[in-house]
Amino acid sequence: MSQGQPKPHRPKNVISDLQIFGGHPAFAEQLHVGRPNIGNRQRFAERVNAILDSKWLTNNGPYVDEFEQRIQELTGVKHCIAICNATIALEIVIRALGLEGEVIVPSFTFVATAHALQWQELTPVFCDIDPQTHTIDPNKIESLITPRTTGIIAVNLWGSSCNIARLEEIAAKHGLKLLFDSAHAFGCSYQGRMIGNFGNAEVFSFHATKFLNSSEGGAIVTNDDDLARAVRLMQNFGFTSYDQIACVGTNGKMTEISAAMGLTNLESMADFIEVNRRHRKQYAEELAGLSGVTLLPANEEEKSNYQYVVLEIDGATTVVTRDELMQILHHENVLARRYFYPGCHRMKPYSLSQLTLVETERVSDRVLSLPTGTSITPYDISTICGMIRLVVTNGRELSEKLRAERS
Ligand code: T4K
Repeated sequence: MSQGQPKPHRPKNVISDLQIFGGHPAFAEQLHVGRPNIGNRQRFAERVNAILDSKWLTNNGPYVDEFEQRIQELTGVKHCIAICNATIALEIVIRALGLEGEVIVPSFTFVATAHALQWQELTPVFCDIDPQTHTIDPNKIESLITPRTTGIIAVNLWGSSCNIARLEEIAAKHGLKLLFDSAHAFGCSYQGRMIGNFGNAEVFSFHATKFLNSSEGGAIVTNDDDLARAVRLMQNFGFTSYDQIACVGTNGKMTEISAAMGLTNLESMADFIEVNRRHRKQYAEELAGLSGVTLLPANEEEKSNYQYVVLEIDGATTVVTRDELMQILHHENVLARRYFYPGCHRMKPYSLSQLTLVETERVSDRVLSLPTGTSITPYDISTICGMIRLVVTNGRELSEKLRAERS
């Protein structure tokens, strides 16, 4: 059970036990998707003390250097440049790659992928997804290529990867740059090779909500020496020496405290992955056979961080909709999330074109992400799964009751 959490008052056997109909909430404290995993506090405190003693807080200090080395070793990528967060990392590498005009991206992603382009007045051209993997559908890319297209940003989602081989083929055939937003895919592999090694470059996120965090943080990884050099300049204002500026740049530097957090958490990374893997397995077992509820499969032949537990709720079968189930869980203090609803192309800054992306819209109306990570226990998962089972097996009655209350 989560720290300090009392047991539910009694198991919820009938729908009137649900908090939304007047019962007690299953959890006294909120369960989040994205509670930070935190490694050895003593080691972190020692590092923070060393930083304070050294009075070197940022600007490529020794902990940032060590963090970069560790990521290079772990992924086998030649260059890692630690950045203050993945959004700025995307912006920097987009610029360093010389992308301009139009860039093809999936709409089903965190809005930062699109913002990183639009912020620099490039046009994100939204592509539909493969409904099996939720990642960009390579078969739909070529029809979106115009004379203004300069690149593709594919997103390695949910601790899994895109069809990278097909994307590499398309990029090579059309002379496009290929960048991977691998914010979710640190520690994962594709065809036995670690994510980080593909395309022109890849970007990781180490935000607090990621399975491995540096509070805020990100990294650009690449095997291209020239690109690495350009990125390193740009993340530090373009400085080549004290008063020499080689190019336009920005401030993308990671702080020493962030790197200390990242390094400390790296030491527990295997434990975090094992906890996530066990949680995912338990969710799979406890939700098995529930009609209309599908747990997105993980490819057991590859390495995964199992960072997200993603359900698809087929409302035509469950009768109760994804949004109704989410609302019920929120009343029980289970803050399940409908990432990435409603899809970037339907978000205000991007919705002017009235574009329709059938699979993106279908998937974003069905996805529900559940709590996992080191703050969640097997007991919590059993309680959550028990409630989902109760809701779905009483879908029709429950949905009618909710709709009657709304009208
Ligand atoms: N590309 C992709 C595909 C991404 O998913 C992301 C980020 C990016 C790029 C950009 O990476 P960064 O620039 O962030 O490095 C969250 C995260 O803010 C975001 O990093 C993440 N993806 C996205 C999927 O999720 P929200 O709006 O859901 O965050 P928030 O604040 O609601 O946090 C989620 C839950 O975690 C909350 O219920 C509370 C809990 N939480 C959060 C924080 C920050 C904690 O318990 N402790 C904390 O310190 O976006």
